[in-house]
Amino acid sequence: MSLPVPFKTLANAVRALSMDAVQAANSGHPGMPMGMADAATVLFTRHLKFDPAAPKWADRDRFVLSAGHGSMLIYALLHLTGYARPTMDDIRNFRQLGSPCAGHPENFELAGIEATTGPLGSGFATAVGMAIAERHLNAVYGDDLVDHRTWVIAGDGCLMEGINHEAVGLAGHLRLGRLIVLWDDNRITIDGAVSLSSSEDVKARYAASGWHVVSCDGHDEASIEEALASAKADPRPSLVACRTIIGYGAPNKQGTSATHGSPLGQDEIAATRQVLEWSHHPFELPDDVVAAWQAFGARGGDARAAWERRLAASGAAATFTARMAGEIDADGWLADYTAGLLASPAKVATRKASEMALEAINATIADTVGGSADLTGSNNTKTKTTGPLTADDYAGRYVYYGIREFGMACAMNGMALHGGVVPYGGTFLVFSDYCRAGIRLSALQQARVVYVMTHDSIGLGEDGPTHQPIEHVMSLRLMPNLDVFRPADAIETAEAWALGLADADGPSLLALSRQNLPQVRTEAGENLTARGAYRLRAATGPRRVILIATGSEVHVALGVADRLEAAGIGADVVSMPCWSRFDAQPQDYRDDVLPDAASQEILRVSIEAGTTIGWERYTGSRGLRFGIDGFGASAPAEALYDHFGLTAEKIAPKVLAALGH
Ligand SMILES: Cc1ncc(C[n+]2csc(CCOP(=O)(O)OP(=O)(O)O)c2C)c(N)n1
Ligand SMILES: [Mg+2]
Repeated sequence: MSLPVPFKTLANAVRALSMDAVQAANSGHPGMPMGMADAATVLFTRHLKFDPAAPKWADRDRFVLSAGHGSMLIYALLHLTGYARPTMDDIRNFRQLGSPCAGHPENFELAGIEATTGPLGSGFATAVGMAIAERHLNAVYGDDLVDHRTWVIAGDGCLMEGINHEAVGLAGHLRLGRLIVLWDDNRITIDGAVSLSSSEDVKARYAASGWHVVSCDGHDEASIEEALASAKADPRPSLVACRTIIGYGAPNKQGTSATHGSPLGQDEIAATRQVLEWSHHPFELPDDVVAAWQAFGARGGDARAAWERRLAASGAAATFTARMAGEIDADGWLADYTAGLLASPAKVATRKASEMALEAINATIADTVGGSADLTGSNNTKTKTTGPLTADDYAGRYVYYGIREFGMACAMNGMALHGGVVPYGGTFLVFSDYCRAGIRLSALQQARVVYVMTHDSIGLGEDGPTHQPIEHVMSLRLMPNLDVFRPADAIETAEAWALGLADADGPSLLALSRQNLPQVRTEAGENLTARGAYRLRAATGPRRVILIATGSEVHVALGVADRLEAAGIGADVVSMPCWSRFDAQPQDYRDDVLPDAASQEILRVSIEAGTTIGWERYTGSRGLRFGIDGFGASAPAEALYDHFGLTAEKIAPKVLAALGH
């Protein structure tokens, strides 16, 4: 395509908007967008398949700005190519309250932003998940409906983070040839030269991981074009090393970390305008530049229309559209499944109960793609209907993530954000720490991901304190928009699964036991886990105590209640599988389950094999809290429960003593 305005002028529009917006906000990162403006211009004008008039078109290419600090790059590109937002006013208000041009790109703010980025390395790893979802759906629906690429712009920081090793290893192994990463190889980070902290041969590392590696002069249009063309042609995932100058165009500051994260300043901006021959006022674009960029933005309209015709002609149109919209029958399987458990109760570990539920789920919901970080047999995440998803068979529905917890979490985010896939993945709960930043991004990005976290307490036994989560359940409860479930038995586990699948706007985490647990639910009825907490057994004598327990301690609470009742003390047992759901119940429901918050008539007692910090929320400061406030120990599970005093025999006397008995 011949350019109506010079290539450099198109790129300079990106540079000018970036430096002016950062200056106006007096905050932000001009260096990266100015350095990558040329490469991004080649990508957006010639390669990226997108249509600003239909930004959610299912077969669009996905673009992830992994170097999220350079957010002005994507805001400028979306504006220039003709997306409805951001408007120029939005850009003027970069980083101000109410502007969708937030400090870092946020997927829920603007169409065209596919992932929330900023924590370095995570965007790249998320893109790996998008590329997996693309290949999977391609295998299911064919080239006519699914045939797109995933593009990433990543910086030195994204490549230096440990998560990059996981993401690169996984992408190389799965031969995700439609994943192309443009590396902003500017040899600068915040502290100065990359050489201050790194001597790594990045390209050799990628090559060794099964990637295609190509280099270009990131300021030379033809060189960039040649590199991108070779990346597209290669069947392996590609790293395009774009040698660039950070802050390109700023005569006194370019090439230095001074341009990384501070406004250039009025004098340097004026000098940059001279160098770039950009005489326009801040936030003003000449008509020919606007027209040229918009013409490039309109370039994808024909491809989108052709795709829509193919979709309409396809027999799969209805299912594909519903699938991409995330419509699933989250609990169609539940009633029959729980009826079976009520007819013949199961004493199983909740990890096993999760597998049993998953057998029913995966047989009826085609959208799920499971996996585990090398703990398949322990997490019980693989089912009969889900064969491996491999480089030779992307139609499989089970990913062997390897020992890559953070990579798994980010990949699952990418699958969920891509759409058409509902991912779940397992590891030990204690290693939620290894992927915590990924879980946080699931929550922030409103991604439907189900975390299957087994071996959820000292109940895992002999592996000892390194493997025994103590603070994890409680700390995960702190995370906004994450439902943490700790189910007590097979029925609560199934109910939690149904809820996690139904929550299209956020992640869920199931904390599951290694050890067998008796089935405490014996009556049919509503999904009680949906309430977050409910009265499992009511006091028979005059109620003096409410025992509140979760997961593997619910049956312990029932044993405590037996002893209290035998002593003439009425005790309710409340099962509380999910705090956040309980807190969202109407006041009258909460008052019914946990009455008289301030009353000293009723003693409230929490029992959970984890930190007691936080349980004051429901016990009040005068209540009793049974848990573990140090690390665990290495021994068989039963010995540990006794050692830490979490048995009915040990708890009941303490409750009686507190009541003056
Ligand atoms: C996980 C994480 N750690 C630290 C930061 C803070 N941070 C933002 S940008 C940056 C330096 C990144 O260097 P590079 O990717 O080379 O970006 P450039 O300076 O070239 O724009 C750092 C440390 C972050 N955003 N995320
Ligand atoms: Mg850099």
